[in-house]
Amino acid sequence: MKKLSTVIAAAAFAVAGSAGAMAEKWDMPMAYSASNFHSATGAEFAKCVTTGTGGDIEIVTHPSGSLFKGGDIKRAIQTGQAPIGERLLSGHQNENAIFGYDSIPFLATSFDDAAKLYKAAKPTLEKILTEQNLVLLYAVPWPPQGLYFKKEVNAVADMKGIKFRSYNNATARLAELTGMLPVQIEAAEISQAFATGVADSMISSGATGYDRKVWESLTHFYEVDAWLPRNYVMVNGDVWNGLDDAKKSVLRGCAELAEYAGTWRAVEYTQFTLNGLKAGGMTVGPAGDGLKDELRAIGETMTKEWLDAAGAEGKAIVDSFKAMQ
Ligand code: PCA
Repeated sequence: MKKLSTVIAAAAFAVAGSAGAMAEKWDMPMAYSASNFHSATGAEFAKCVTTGTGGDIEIVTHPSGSLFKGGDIKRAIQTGQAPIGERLLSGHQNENAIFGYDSIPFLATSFDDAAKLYKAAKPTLEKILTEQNLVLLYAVPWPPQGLYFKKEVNAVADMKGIKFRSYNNATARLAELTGMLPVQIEAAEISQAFATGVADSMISSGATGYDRKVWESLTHFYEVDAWLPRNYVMVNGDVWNGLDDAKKSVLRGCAELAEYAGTWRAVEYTQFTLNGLKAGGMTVGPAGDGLKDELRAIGETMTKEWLDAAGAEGKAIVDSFKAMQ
């Protein structure tokens, strides 16, 4: 009896220990608003980890750039100011062209192709992130990118001089090549930017336009299916290395679930949000053939520029993607 009670007491101590002394709170900065499907996926991922580790790691999400602004999230995690966070991958294209692999115009224009392209790029992305003291946990695509305007646009000439909200290098370059004026603005701030005339157009998904109610300022959405960029969740490398195998397994398992669920949401959300833009009063439909041809030509220029910047590693990603077709 005595022996058994000692065992029980020891077990009780271990449980108390894991719920008390070892419990950690992980703040998770995210750039997009709480209503966005990426943020919803992140919130469920956080819950999954908290439950899966029995509360040893409690992840608390901070959407809308409330803890760190979008552009500061990666650095905050690299330097250990936050253990985990989410960011638009192509937002780092100015650091390394490889990060812009998902914003090459007309290379991968469907969810299936975007998944193949990600598969082709993932080992290289992981290598680069590891060198930067970061561990890639999961990545979820945005729906296909189309063009938003405040007027009817049938040709690139109609875009001349328009203020264009950009979110990465590729979008800024697209603005330059179409004669527009790029201004970099986080999605969390675009409603205000459009309302005050800081920008009058952008390229983005129906999801972002719907989430930010852009019909209050803009009138047209042209389906272009230019590319499907990704958000990714990263963990600080030192924090990761300090975890035991059981916790790493929970994080990996929850990440796999989040990637699947988030991608499913993105697919489901595509038509739903285009319908939402229409319901808001916008004209929604495919770009005309003439405009498409002009955009394709610009896309070829941008593809060439990306391949020049991304070198052999970039070419290997594109070749490996093409071999999957
Ligand atoms: N929404 C994000 C990136 C791509 C998208 O569809 C944004 O506009 O910032």
